[in-house]
Amino acid sequence: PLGLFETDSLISEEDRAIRDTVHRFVQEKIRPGLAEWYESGSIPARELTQELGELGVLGMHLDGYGCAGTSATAYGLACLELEAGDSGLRSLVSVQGSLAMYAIHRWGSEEQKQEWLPRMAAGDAIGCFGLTEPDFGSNPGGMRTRATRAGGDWVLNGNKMWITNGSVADVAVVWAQTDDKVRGFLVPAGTPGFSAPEIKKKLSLRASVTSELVLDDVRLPDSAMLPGARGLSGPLSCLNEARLGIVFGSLGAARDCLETAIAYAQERDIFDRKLASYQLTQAKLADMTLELGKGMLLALHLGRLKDAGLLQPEQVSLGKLNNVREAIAIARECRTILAAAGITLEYPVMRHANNLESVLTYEGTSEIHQLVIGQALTGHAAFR
Ligand code: TGC
Ligand code: FAD
Repeated sequence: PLGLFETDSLISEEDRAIRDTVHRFVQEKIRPGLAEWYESGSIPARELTQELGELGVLGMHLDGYGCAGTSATAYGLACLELEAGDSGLRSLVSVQGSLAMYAIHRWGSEEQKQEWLPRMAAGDAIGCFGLTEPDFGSNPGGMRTRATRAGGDWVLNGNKMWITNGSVADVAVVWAQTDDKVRGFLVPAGTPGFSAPEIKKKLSLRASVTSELVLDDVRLPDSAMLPGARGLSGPLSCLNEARLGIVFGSLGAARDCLETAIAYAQERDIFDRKLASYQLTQAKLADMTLELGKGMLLALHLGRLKDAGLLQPEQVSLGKLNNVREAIAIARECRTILAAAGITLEYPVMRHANNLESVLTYEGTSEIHQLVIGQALTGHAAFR
């Protein structure tokens, strides 16, 4: 459906080549296992991370330390292809590259970068990013997790919730309140007092590990703190990176649904002719294609602004709000075209629709992005 918009003509040859490589990887290596991972609610996270490291997508838009140093647009296009597979796969890559690795790359010491980034880029170490708490999701500034001084060390206490990759991570980037604002800490797995129980019974993002982080008198050396981040702008700067990936990624899920619905409508006989030949079906397909294409033009525009160093957080909010909202609407509309067949894992449509419920919520809910845009328009912060 994106062919109608000729959006490929807006993408450099190099970025297209990266996108096509990721597309092939998803088709050949990922798609065959997806329904099973989703149904069982488990993924081979470590093997998958290693394969993604070999593919070169982990921290791909970062420079040095074994990272590929691609454009932000290429990163977005990779996210689109990964999420055409499953939002859980894109989440794994977002959290590894844009949250955990970016936090270390942007705010870490040289020693921290040397220790973690090359292994994380190669997929030999997994990272997670602990910002959200049970009582503080949209308002991370209220966090209760606290890091206090004990001699030259730090002691961390608190709980993080809904943390992607938590139970499989080798290192957790944990944000905590200190006497000197919010600071970030690198907590290696196995540190006494630290555990990461997995959250089960999810009906969305089932092909992804989601965990609680428990910090019970976790003692860390001073060198575990990210020296560059002081205040909430530290973690929020990482969110800007990951949210851009979602601006693109959500369109991948929508595209996969739309392609599935078009193919299904061409095959399915209704009354005495093909479902695709009915005007009502065509109106749905045309409207969805329009939103997909508009979303793609927006994503490419934001990607280019990012590559030019001009992208503002409120512009990322425009993209995240629009593209996830439209992607979930497309997934649900496609499900109506497949009707009963659409409710099973035989087709990817309801899996994507269910995943997008999480995508609508994480990385800033739609309401939070409306308020960010509202603040940019009016100058009034209406969060509290
Ligand atoms: P506020 O007082 O406005 O700002 C505090 C400080 O932060 C700065 N700031 C930003 N810096 C960088 N990027 C941004 N987007 C920023 N937004 C604000 C601001 O300038 C200020 O700096 P300073 O130096 O003056 O201290 O903060 P607030 O408490 O009023 O909150 C603003 C709000 C609501 C927009 C923010 O808290 C927010 O974005 N909430 C949503 C939380 C969220 O998105 N959490 C996501 C957790 S990670 C996740 O979901 C991963 S999902 C898995 C996956 O990605 O696949
Ligand atoms: P709440 O903040 O309790 O919001 C409840 C409702 O209130 C929402 O509709 C919200 O939009 C609305 N609301 C909030 N504030 C306002 C306001 N000022 N005005 C009007 N309405 C408002 N977090 C991490 O730190 N790391 C991760 O890796 C991570 N992975 C995740 C993976 C999954 C699958 C999911 C579902 C979540 C993940 N999260 C992660 C957490 C995610 O970022 C939070 O769920 C999200 O920020 C929203 O927080 P909450 O769920 O506590 O909702």
